[in-house]
Amino acid sequence: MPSEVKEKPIYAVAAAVQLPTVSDSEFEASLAELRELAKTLGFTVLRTFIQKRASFDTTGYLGIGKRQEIEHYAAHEAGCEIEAILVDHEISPSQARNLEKETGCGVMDRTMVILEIFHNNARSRAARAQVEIARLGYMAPRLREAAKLAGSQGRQRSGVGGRGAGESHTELDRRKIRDRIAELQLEIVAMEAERKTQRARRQERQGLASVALVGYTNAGKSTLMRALTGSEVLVANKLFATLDTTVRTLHPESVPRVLVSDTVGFIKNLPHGLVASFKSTLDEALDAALLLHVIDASDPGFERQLEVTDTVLAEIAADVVPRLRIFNKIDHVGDAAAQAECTAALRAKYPDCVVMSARRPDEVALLRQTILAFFRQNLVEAELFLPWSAQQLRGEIFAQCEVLEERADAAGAFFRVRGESDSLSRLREQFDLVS
Ligand SMILES: Nc1nc2c(ncn2[C@@H]2O[C@H](COP(=O)(O)OP(=O)(O)OP(=O)(O)O)[C@@H](O)[C@H]2O)c(=O)[nH]1
Ligand SMILES: [Mg+2]
Repeated sequence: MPSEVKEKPIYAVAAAVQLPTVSDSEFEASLAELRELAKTLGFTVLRTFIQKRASFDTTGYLGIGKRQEIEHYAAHEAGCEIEAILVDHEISPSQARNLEKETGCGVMDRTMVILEIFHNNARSRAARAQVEIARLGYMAPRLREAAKLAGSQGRQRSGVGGRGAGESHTELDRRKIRDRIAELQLEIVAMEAERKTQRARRQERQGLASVALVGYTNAGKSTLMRALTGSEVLVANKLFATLDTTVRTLHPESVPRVLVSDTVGFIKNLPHGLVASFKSTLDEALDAALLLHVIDASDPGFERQLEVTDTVLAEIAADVVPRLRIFNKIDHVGDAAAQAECTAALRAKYPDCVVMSARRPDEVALLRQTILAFFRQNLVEAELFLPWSAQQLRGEIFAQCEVLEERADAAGAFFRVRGESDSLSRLREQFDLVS
């Protein structure tokens, strides 16, 4: 029997302040999500410390009593080393520093946790650059805080490497960060331009229609992508498994041919730096003619997740793109009766939505039909004439149109077809060139 190699657990505690404006269920859902995020990073969360307060404590986020409770727990009760306190909000650098000092544990706020996951999962050059920008943006003010600690020691650097005399470490580091961000931004602009031209060329050449899968992290976008396109994209029961946009064609091939893109998932309080960084990745979504908004119907907090996605889509100005809501994972909602009840309730509340499971091939096939029906609305019927001298283009007609009828005479072949008007004009131009 192969023995399983177990990684040594890394222990953490979670901590959160509940403000009066936040309902119990909202608060609980957010904490549950923080624990999921922690798990994705490899932490075992031993305990959760919560506190109701009118506002965050300016010194240490939690009140002094709660901070001491954590310190006591870590030092005397946990029985193991607590590597980190995971805080369910973005906190200021000084709050983090004080909390750290008083409890003797490292501190990671929600933003840092999400940034770490993005950092671990970024694969492509573009995603890595985007995450690095967001991380540097997060680090810059924290450097200042670290410098304050050392500040009284008056460390100064004298004109090294041509820099001005008397420039402090922090200023130097901050300048380095600024330069690095600028450099990365230039790289991204170049990569983006290249991708745009490639995409435009590809779409123009092939007359493709495109849809983009968008939605909350872990909703099942990549699973649907696989099911719809027969491709092997990464599916994982962890948050932010996908960071890069992948594009595949709908399978089996259809008329018009439809491109499907899988995109990065959203989350509540997505760090602002990341929203900005991932805008370019999400441009793919903006270019799509139809958005498939995937929602995990089996998650009790799905309505909140749905709102978050709607908000982010509005932020990136993608709210004008036609959208189909897909309530996924219906197989995961209790027994058959519960599933039927949930389906009826969803259909009543969200007319025109699709309720399905990405694990049921018949329902995936129905979704494919729905997608095709959307694109077929815009198809027109036309007659094309292809002279015998240009028969090499016959395949193009079949690739880009649905052929309703074909007949021939001495000069060539006539096709009665249904296709997108743009594709039809392009085909006619091609025929004119060769005939
Ligand atoms: N029961 C059930 N599980 C599903 C379904 N669709 C996806 N899953 C599971 O949900 C988890 C997340 O699926 P993914 O497809 O990776 O989710 P995603 O939306 O791409 O997530 P990110 O890339 O993190 O944004 C995986 O464990 C899937 O197997 C479904 O219809 N039913
Ligand atoms: Mg994914």
